[in-house]
Amino acid sequence: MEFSMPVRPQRLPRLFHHCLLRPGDVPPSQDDLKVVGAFNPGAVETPEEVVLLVRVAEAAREQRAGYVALPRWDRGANRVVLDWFTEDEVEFEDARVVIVKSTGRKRLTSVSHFAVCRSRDGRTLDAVGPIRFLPASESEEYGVEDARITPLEGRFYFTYVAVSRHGVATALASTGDFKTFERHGILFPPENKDVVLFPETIGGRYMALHRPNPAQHFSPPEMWLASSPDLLHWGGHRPFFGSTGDWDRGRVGAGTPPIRTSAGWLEIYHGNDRRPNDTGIGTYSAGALLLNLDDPSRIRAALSEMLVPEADYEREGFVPNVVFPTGVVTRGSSLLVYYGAADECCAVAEWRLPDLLSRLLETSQTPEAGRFGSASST
Ligand code: MAN
Repeated sequence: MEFSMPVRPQRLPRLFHHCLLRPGDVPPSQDDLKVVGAFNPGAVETPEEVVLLVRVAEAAREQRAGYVALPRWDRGANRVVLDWFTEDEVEFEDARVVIVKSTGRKRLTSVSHFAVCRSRDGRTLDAVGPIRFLPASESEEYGVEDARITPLEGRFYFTYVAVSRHGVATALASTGDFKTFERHGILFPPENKDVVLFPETIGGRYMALHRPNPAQHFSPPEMWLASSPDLLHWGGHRPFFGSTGDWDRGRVGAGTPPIRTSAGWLEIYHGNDRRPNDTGIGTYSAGALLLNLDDPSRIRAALSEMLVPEADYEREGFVPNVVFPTGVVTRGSSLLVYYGAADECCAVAEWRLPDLLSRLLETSQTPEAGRFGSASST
Protein backbone atom coordinates (compact mmCIF):
# COMPACT_ATOMS: atom_id res chain seq x y z
CA MET A 1 0.00 0.00 0.00
CA GLU A 2 1.35 3.43 -0.91
CA PHE A 3 0.31 6.47 1.05
CA SER A 4 -0.14 9.81 -0.67
CA MET A 5 -1.72 12.97 0.57
CA PRO A 6 -1.44 16.59 -0.50
CA VAL A 7 0.86 18.82 1.49
CA ARG A 8 -1.11 21.74 2.92
CA PRO A 9 1.45 24.39 3.76
CA GLN A 10 -1.02 27.07 4.96
CA ARG A 11 -1.39 26.58 8.68
CA LEU A 12 -4.31 27.31 10.97
CA PRO A 13 -2.86 29.82 13.40
CA ARG A 14 -2.79 28.78 17.04
CA LEU A 15 -5.16 30.95 19.08
CA PHE A 16 -3.08 30.52 22.22
CA HIS A 17 0.10 28.75 23.20
CA HIS A 18 2.02 28.62 26.41
CA CYS A 19 4.95 26.80 27.97
CA LEU A 20 3.30 25.05 30.95
CA LEU A 21 6.23 23.47 32.73
CA ARG A 22 10.01 23.50 32.62
CA PRO A 23 12.49 21.06 34.18
CA GLY A 24 13.34 23.52 36.98
CA ASP A 25 9.67 23.47 38.11
CA VAL A 26 9.82 19.78 39.06
CA PRO A 27 11.67 18.56 42.17
CA PRO A 28 13.91 15.53 41.51
CA SER A 29 12.74 12.12 42.74
CA GLN A 30 16.11 11.42 44.42
CA ASP A 31 18.80 13.66 45.92
CA ASP A 32 21.48 12.39 43.54
CA LEU A 33 19.43 13.19 40.40
CA LYS A 34 18.59 16.40 38.56
CA VAL A 35 15.58 16.96 36.31
CA VAL A 36 16.64 17.56 32.69
CA GLY A 37 13.22 17.27 31.03
CA ALA A 38 9.53 17.70 31.92
CA PHE A 39 7.81 16.95 28.61
CA ASN A 40 5.50 14.74 26.47
CA PRO A 41 2.48 14.99 28.82
CA GLY A 42 -0.49 12.61 28.65
CA ALA A 43 -3.67 14.63 29.32
CA VAL A 44 -7.28 13.91 30.21
CA GLU A 45 -10.27 15.94 31.34
CA THR A 46 -11.89 14.90 34.63
CA PRO A 47 -15.00 16.61 36.05
CA GLU A 48 -12.79 18.95 38.11
CA GLU A 49 -9.70 19.62 36.01
CA VAL A 50 -7.25 18.54 33.35
CA VAL A 51 -4.83 15.92 34.70
CA LEU A 52 -1.43 15.55 33.05
CA LEU A 53 1.04 12.69 33.36
CA VAL A 54 4.27 14.53 32.62
CA ARG A 55 7.39 12.61 31.60
CA VAL A 56 10.15 13.69 33.99
CA ALA A 57 13.62 12.80 32.71
CA GLU A 58 16.40 12.74 35.29
CA ALA A 59 20.19 12.45 35.00
CA ALA A 60 23.05 12.33 37.51
CA ARG A 61 23.40 15.47 39.59
CA GLU A 62 27.12 14.86 40.09
CA GLN A 63 29.50 15.49 37.20
CA ARG A 64 32.90 13.79 37.14
CA ALA A 65 35.47 15.02 34.64
CA GLY A 66 36.14 12.34 32.00
CA TYR A 67 33.13 10.21 33.02
CA VAL A 68 29.56 9.72 31.85
CA ALA A 69 26.84 8.56 34.29
CA LEU A 70 24.09 6.36 32.88
CA PRO A 71 21.06 5.96 35.17
CA ARG A 72 18.88 2.88 35.50
CA TRP A 73 16.19 1.65 37.88
CA ASP A 74 17.57 -1.19 40.01
CA ARG A 75 15.18 -3.93 41.06
CA GLY A 76 17.05 -4.86 44.27
CA ALA A 77 17.43 -1.30 45.50
CA ASN A 78 14.04 -0.19 44.08
CA ARG A 79 15.58 3.15 43.12
CA VAL A 80 17.58 4.69 40.31
CA VAL A 81 21.29 3.88 40.43
CA LEU A 82 24.10 5.33 38.31
CA ASP A 83 26.56 3.37 36.17
CA TRP A 84 29.74 5.41 35.58
CA PHE A 85 31.64 4.89 32.32
CA THR A 86 34.77 6.68 31.13
CA GLU A 87 34.14 8.93 28.12
CA ASP A 88 36.22 6.50 26.02
CA GLU A 89 33.92 3.62 26.86
CA VAL A 90 30.82 5.15 25.28
CA GLU A 91 29.91 6.82 22.02
CA PHE A 92 27.17 9.47 21.94
CA GLU A 93 24.49 8.83 19.32
CA ASP A 94 22.75 12.07 20.33
CA ALA A 95 22.01 13.93 23.57
CA ARG A 96 19.61 11.15 24.64
CA VAL A 97 21.35 7.95 23.66
CA VAL A 98 24.86 6.46 24.01
CA ILE A 99 26.32 3.20 22.75
CA VAL A 100 28.44 1.25 25.25
CA LYS A 101 31.38 0.23 23.06
CA SER A 102 32.18 -3.05 24.86
CA THR A 103 28.69 -4.48 24.25
CA GLY A 104 27.43 -2.41 21.30
CA ARG A 105 24.24 -1.85 23.33
CA LYS A 106 22.37 1.43 23.71
CA ARG A 107 21.74 3.20 27.01
CA LEU A 108 19.87 6.41 27.77
CA THR A 109 21.55 9.40 29.36
CA SER A 110 18.44 10.00 31.49
CA VAL A 111 15.76 7.84 33.09
CA SER A 112 12.11 8.92 33.04
CA HIS A 113 9.06 8.58 35.26
CA PHE A 114 5.69 10.40 35.36
CA ALA A 115 4.59 13.22 37.65
CA VAL A 116 0.85 13.84 38.09
CA CYS A 117 0.13 17.53 37.36
CA ARG A 118 -3.20 19.35 37.50
CA SER A 119 -4.75 22.32 35.72
CA ARG A 120 -8.21 23.77 36.35
CA ASP A 121 -8.28 26.13 33.36
CA GLY A 122 -6.33 23.80 31.04
CA ARG A 123 -3.94 26.65 30.19
CA THR A 124 -1.85 27.00 33.35
CA LEU A 125 -0.74 24.44 35.96
CA ASP A 126 -2.06 24.52 39.53
CA ALA A 127 -0.12 21.56 40.94
CA VAL A 128 3.03 19.61 40.08
CA GLY A 129 3.10 16.26 41.87
CA PRO A 130 3.53 14.99 44.51
CA ILE A 131 2.17 11.71 43.06
CA ARG A 132 4.62 9.95 40.74
CA PHE A 133 4.47 6.81 38.61
CA LEU A 134 7.97 5.35 38.90
CA PRO A 135 9.67 2.46 37.06
CA ALA A 136 8.82 -0.77 38.87
CA SER A 137 9.72 -3.75 36.71
CA GLU A 138 12.55 -5.24 34.69
CA SER A 139 10.95 -4.00 31.46
CA GLU A 140 11.08 -0.42 32.86
CA GLU A 141 14.76 -0.48 33.88
CA TYR A 142 15.69 2.45 31.62
CA GLY A 143 12.46 4.31 32.34
CA VAL A 144 8.79 4.86 31.54
CA GLU A 145 8.03 7.45 28.84
CA ASP A 146 5.31 9.27 26.95
CA ALA A 147 1.99 8.40 28.66
CA ARG A 148 -1.16 8.64 26.50
CA ILE A 149 -4.37 8.67 28.57
CA THR A 150 -7.75 7.39 27.36
CA PRO A 151 -10.93 7.38 29.45
CA LEU A 152 -12.60 4.01 28.95
CA GLU A 153 -15.55 2.49 30.79
CA GLY A 154 -15.20 4.72 33.86
CA ARG A 155 -11.43 4.31 34.29
CA PHE A 156 -8.38 6.13 32.94
CA TYR A 157 -6.11 3.83 30.91
CA PHE A 158 -2.70 4.96 29.81
CA THR A 159 -0.20 3.41 27.46
CA TYR A 160 3.45 4.19 28.03
CA VAL A 161 6.83 3.28 26.60
CA ALA A 162 8.77 0.82 28.79
CA VAL A 163 12.50 0.92 28.02
CA SER A 164 14.96 -1.73 29.18
CA ARG A 165 17.82 -3.98 28.10
CA HIS A 166 15.07 -5.99 26.34
CA GLY A 167 14.18 -3.05 24.07
CA VAL A 168 11.58 -0.31 23.65
CA ALA A 169 8.09 -1.75 24.29
CA THR A 170 4.66 -0.31 25.07
CA ALA A 171 2.83 -1.17 28.30
CA LEU A 172 -0.59 -0.38 29.76
CA ALA A 173 -1.65 0.87 33.20
CA SER A 174 -4.87 2.27 34.61
CA THR A 175 -6.14 4.38 37.49
CA GLY A 176 -9.41 5.64 38.86
CA ASP A 177 -8.01 8.60 40.80
CA PHE A 178 -4.40 9.30 39.66
CA LYS A 179 -3.27 8.33 43.17
CA THR A 180 -2.96 4.57 42.85
CA PHE A 181 -2.20 2.71 39.65
CA GLU A 182 -2.63 -0.80 38.30
CA ARG A 183 -0.15 -2.19 35.77
CA HIS A 184 -1.51 -4.44 33.01
CA GLY A 185 1.83 -5.43 31.41
CA ILE A 186 3.32 -5.13 27.95
CA LEU A 187 0.85 -4.72 25.07
CA PHE A 188 3.25 -4.41 22.13
CA PRO A 189 6.75 -5.96 22.31
CA PRO A 190 9.94 -4.20 21.11
CA GLU A 191 10.25 -2.15 19.10
CA ASN A 192 6.92 -0.47 19.29
CA LYS A 193 5.87 2.89 20.69
CA ASP A 194 3.41 5.75 20.05
CA VAL A 195 0.44 3.55 21.04
CA VAL A 196 -2.92 5.31 21.53
CA LEU A 197 -6.23 3.71 22.50
CA PHE A 198 -9.61 4.79 21.12
CA PRO A 199 -12.02 5.85 23.89
CA GLU A 200 -14.79 3.44 22.76
CA THR A 201 -15.04 -0.05 21.34
CA ILE A 202 -15.85 -0.18 17.62
CA GLY A 203 -17.79 -3.21 16.40
CA GLY A 204 -17.30 -4.71 19.87
CA ARG A 205 -13.49 -4.45 19.81
CA TYR A 206 -11.01 -2.09 21.44
CA MET A 207 -8.89 -0.24 18.88
CA ALA A 208 -5.36 1.14 18.98
CA LEU A 209 -2.90 2.89 16.72
CA HIS A 210 0.69 1.71 17.17
CA ARG A 211 4.06 2.18 15.56
CA PRO A 212 6.38 -0.75 14.97
CA ASN A 213 9.96 0.34 14.38
CA PRO A 214 11.36 -2.13 11.86
CA ALA A 215 15.03 -3.03 12.11
CA GLN A 216 15.04 -3.73 8.37
CA HIS A 217 14.13 -0.52 6.64
CA PHE A 218 11.77 -1.62 3.90
CA SER A 219 9.76 1.40 5.05
CA PRO A 220 10.27 4.25 7.44
CA PRO A 221 8.32 3.79 10.69
CA GLU A 222 4.58 4.25 10.05
CA MET A 223 1.33 3.99 11.98
CA TRP A 224 -0.54 0.68 12.21
CA LEU A 225 -4.06 -0.11 13.40
CA ALA A 226 -4.90 -3.06 15.69
CA SER A 227 -7.91 -4.36 17.60
CA SER A 228 -8.46 -6.36 20.77
CA PRO A 229 -11.29 -8.14 22.60
CA ASP A 230 -9.93 -7.24 26.06
CA LEU A 231 -7.30 -4.43 25.78
CA LEU A 232 -4.52 -6.97 26.44
CA HIS A 233 -4.44 -9.25 23.39
CA TRP A 234 -4.00 -7.40 20.11
CA GLY A 235 -4.50 -8.63 16.53
CA GLY A 236 -5.92 -7.53 13.20
CA HIS A 237 -2.72 -5.55 12.60
CA ARG A 238 -2.53 -3.52 9.43
CA PRO A 239 -0.51 -0.62 8.12
CA PHE A 240 -2.66 2.44 8.34
CA PHE A 241 -0.83 5.64 7.54
CA GLY A 242 2.66 6.68 6.45
CA SER A 243 4.65 9.60 5.19
CA THR A 244 2.85 12.21 3.07
CA GLY A 245 5.58 14.72 2.36
CA ASP A 246 9.02 16.04 3.24
CA TRP A 247 8.01 17.07 6.74
CA ASP A 248 7.24 13.48 7.84
CA ARG A 249 9.48 11.46 5.51
CA GLY A 250 11.61 10.08 8.39
CA ARG A 251 8.90 8.70 10.65
CA VAL A 252 5.23 8.99 11.47
CA GLY A 253 3.59 8.02 14.78
CA ALA A 254 0.34 8.56 16.64
CA GLY A 255 0.34 11.51 18.97
CA THR A 256 -2.81 12.17 20.97
CA PRO A 257 -5.44 9.50 21.70
CA PRO A 258 -8.22 9.84 19.09
CA ILE A 259 -11.28 11.84 20.14
CA ARG A 260 -14.82 11.59 18.76
CA THR A 261 -15.99 14.65 16.80
CA SER A 262 -19.06 15.26 14.65
CA ALA A 263 -16.92 14.68 11.54
CA GLY A 264 -15.00 11.57 12.66
CA TRP A 265 -12.20 10.49 14.98
CA LEU A 266 -9.64 13.28 15.28
CA GLU A 267 -6.04 12.08 15.63
CA ILE A 268 -3.13 14.49 16.00
CA TYR A 269 0.07 12.74 15.00
CA HIS A 270 3.77 13.54 14.69
CA GLY A 271 6.15 13.34 11.79
CA ASN A 272 9.91 13.70 11.56
CA ASP A 273 11.75 14.99 8.49
CA ARG A 274 15.09 13.21 8.95
CA ARG A 275 16.48 11.50 5.86
CA PRO A 276 18.41 8.20 6.31
CA ASN A 277 21.90 9.69 6.06
CA ASP A 278 21.20 13.03 7.75
CA THR A 279 23.21 13.83 10.83
CA GLY A 280 21.12 15.07 13.74
CA ILE A 281 17.60 14.24 14.79
CA GLY A 282 15.68 16.45 12.33
CA THR A 283 12.50 18.41 13.02
CA TYR A 284 9.41 16.93 14.67
CA SER A 285 6.09 18.55 13.63
CA ALA A 286 2.44 17.54 13.97
CA GLY A 287 -0.42 16.90 11.57
CA ALA A 288 -4.08 15.90 11.97
CA LEU A 289 -6.18 13.03 10.63
CA LEU A 290 -9.93 12.58 10.48
CA LEU A 291 -11.05 8.92 10.53
CA ASN A 292 -14.39 7.33 9.77
CA LEU A 293 -16.28 6.80 13.05
CA ASP A 294 -17.44 3.25 12.23
CA ASP A 295 -14.27 2.14 10.45
CA PRO A 296 -11.20 4.13 11.54
CA SER A 297 -9.07 2.45 8.87
CA ARG A 298 -10.87 4.76 6.41
CA ILE A 299 -9.13 8.12 6.47
CA ARG A 300 -11.47 10.99 5.60
CA ALA A 301 -8.88 13.75 5.59
CA ALA A 302 -5.35 14.68 6.63
CA LEU A 303 -3.72 17.99 7.40
CA SER A 304 0.06 18.36 7.27
CA GLU A 305 2.13 20.51 9.58
CA MET A 306 -0.68 21.74 11.80
CA LEU A 307 1.92 22.50 14.46
CA VAL A 308 5.60 23.15 13.71
CA PRO A 309 8.38 24.33 16.07
CA GLU A 310 8.17 28.15 16.14
CA ALA A 311 8.37 29.38 19.73
CA ASP A 312 11.77 29.66 21.45
CA TYR A 313 10.97 26.76 23.77
CA GLU A 314 10.14 24.58 20.73
CA ARG A 315 13.22 25.54 18.71
CA GLU A 316 15.79 25.43 21.51
CA GLY A 317 16.24 22.85 24.26
CA PHE A 318 17.53 19.36 24.99
CA VAL A 319 16.59 18.30 21.43
CA PRO A 320 15.98 21.43 19.32
CA ASN A 321 13.04 21.76 16.88
CA VAL A 322 10.63 19.28 18.43
CA VAL A 323 6.87 19.51 18.99
CA PHE A 324 5.49 16.14 20.09
CA PRO A 325 1.72 16.01 20.85
CA THR A 326 0.65 13.49 23.47
CA GLY A 327 -2.64 14.78 24.95
CA VAL A 328 -5.80 16.54 23.83
CA VAL A 329 -8.86 17.98 25.59
CA THR A 330 -11.92 19.80 24.22
CA ARG A 331 -13.64 22.58 26.14
CA GLY A 332 -16.69 23.92 24.33
CA SER A 333 -15.43 24.76 20.86
CA SER A 334 -11.78 24.92 22.03
CA LEU A 335 -9.29 22.20 21.24
CA LEU A 336 -6.37 22.17 23.67
CA VAL A 337 -3.38 20.13 22.53
CA TYR A 338 -0.68 19.22 25.08
CA TYR A 339 2.76 18.45 23.76
CA GLY A 340 6.44 18.14 24.53
CA ALA A 341 8.63 21.00 23.29
CA ALA A 342 12.29 20.37 22.43
CA ASP A 343 12.28 17.19 24.62
CA GLU A 344 12.51 19.57 27.57
CA CYS A 345 9.24 21.39 28.41
CA CYS A 346 5.47 20.85 28.39
CA ALA A 347 3.38 23.21 26.30
CA VAL A 348 -0.25 23.70 25.32
CA ALA A 349 -1.68 25.17 22.11
CA GLU A 350 -5.29 26.01 21.29
CA TRP A 351 -7.36 25.97 18.12
CA ARG A 352 -11.10 26.27 17.49
CA LEU A 353 -12.29 22.72 16.84
CA PRO A 354 -14.85 23.78 14.16
CA ASP A 355 -12.08 25.65 12.29
CA LEU A 356 -9.80 22.61 12.37
CA LEU A 357 -12.57 20.26 11.20
CA SER A 358 -13.50 22.65 8.35
CA ARG A 359 -9.87 22.83 7.27
CA LEU A 360 -9.59 19.04 7.36
CA LEU A 361 -12.80 18.57 5.37
CA GLU A 362 -11.65 21.12 2.76
CA THR A 363 -8.59 18.95 2.15
CA SER A 364 -10.72 15.81 1.66
CA GLN A 365 -12.43 17.51 -1.30
CA THR A 366 -9.19 17.73 -3.25
CA PRO A 367 -8.63 15.15 -6.02
CA GLU A 368 -5.46 13.92 -4.28
CA ALA A 369 -7.33 13.18 -1.10
CA GLY A 370 -9.91 11.31 -3.17
CA ARG A 371 -7.19 9.05 -4.55
CA PHE A 372 -5.88 8.53 -1.05
CA GLY A 373 -9.38 7.72 0.21
CA SER A 374 -9.80 4.93 -2.31
CA ALA A 375 -6.26 3.63 -1.65
CA SER A 376 -6.95 3.52 2.08
CA SER A 377 -10.08 1.43 1.72
CA THR A 378 -8.32 -1.44 -0.08
C1 MAN B 1 14.33 7.76 21.46
C2 MAN B 1 13.85 9.07 22.05
C3 MAN B 1 14.19 9.15 23.52
C4 MAN B 1 13.71 7.92 24.23
C5 MAN B 1 14.21 6.65 23.55
C6 MAN B 1 13.63 5.39 24.16
O1 MAN B 1 15.71 7.74 21.43
O2 MAN B 1 12.46 9.16 21.90
O3 MAN B 1 13.60 10.28 24.11
O4 MAN B 1 14.18 7.95 25.56
O5 MAN B 1 13.84 6.67 22.19
O6 MAN B 1 12.23 5.37 24.03
